Amino acid sequence: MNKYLDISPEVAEALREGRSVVALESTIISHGMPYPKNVETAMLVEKTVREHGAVPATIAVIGGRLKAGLSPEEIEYLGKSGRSVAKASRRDLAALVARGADGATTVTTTMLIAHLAGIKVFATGGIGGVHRGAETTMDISADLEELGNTPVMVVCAGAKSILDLGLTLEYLETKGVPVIGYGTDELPAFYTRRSGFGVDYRVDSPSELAAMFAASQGLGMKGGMLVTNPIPEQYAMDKAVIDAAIEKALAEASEKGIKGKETTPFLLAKVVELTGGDSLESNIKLVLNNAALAAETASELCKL
Ligand code: PSU
Ligand code: MN
Repeated sequence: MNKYLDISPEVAEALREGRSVVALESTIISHGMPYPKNVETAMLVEKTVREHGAVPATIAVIGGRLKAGLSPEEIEYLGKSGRSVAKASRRDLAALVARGADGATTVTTTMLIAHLAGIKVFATGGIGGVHRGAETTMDISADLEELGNTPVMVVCAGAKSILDLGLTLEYLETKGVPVIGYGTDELPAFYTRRSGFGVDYRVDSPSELAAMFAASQGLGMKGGMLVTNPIPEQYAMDKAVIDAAIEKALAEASEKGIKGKETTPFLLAKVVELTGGDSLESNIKLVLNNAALAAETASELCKL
């Protein structure tokens, strides 16, 4: 095992016994949602994973240690710290470890640590991608590189249209990442079920998802797989409402000169503010929906 990694006793036991485990990220807690809803959600996501037959492993960096499996106190700490805790991407890990510092893991670092721990399935809300205007800013999330390099299945609700969804799909194709629609032929756009962009494959059951991932592993593919699971119909937002909020958030980010790692957290917080919390409720529901699918898929994967 990697000398910087701590796997919680419960997660370690499940992995040893070949039982299903689902990785969960922590930037969604610290930077993705406001306190205390973020902590409530993180606990509810863990509960949902358990109810669907798997063991949750929320991932973070605490005191310079890579953690797979957090205590409720550690989750509370990250949630309360919010945006003051470091948002840990791949380039930050060595510095955080060397300095004994804390970091909330993004999709990138959660995949990386999950893989070090031997966890194959990871549930989150939305992934990072190619930002609008990336032709000039070159702002492309490290999440896409990680999907190309690390063999973990990421279950999400698509990506928010704060991103350029078409360019994000192009980038994933270049990196060899299959984009799977769960019960849909269309890429979901996080708050809404449709984006107008097609996915590579439609899959309708957790067992078929598991079979695809097993084939990828059997082929020795080095990259991951992206499962996009549409938000349940009853929690989806009105497209016009969310589009208007996103446009406004993007305009404000550009006015304020927001750049680099601040961009995504700024836009996420602005959208919640502009929609008066409605988007936060949708966000919570879609994460729970993804946690359930990831748990069922991880369980199918254990049978293969
Ligand atoms: N998109 C969301 N919610 C999130 C994130 C993105 O809808 O919480 C977080 C995830 O942790 C993701 C990260 O990995 O932001 C991407 O940040 P960046 O765009 O700076 O790569
Ligand atoms: Mn970026």
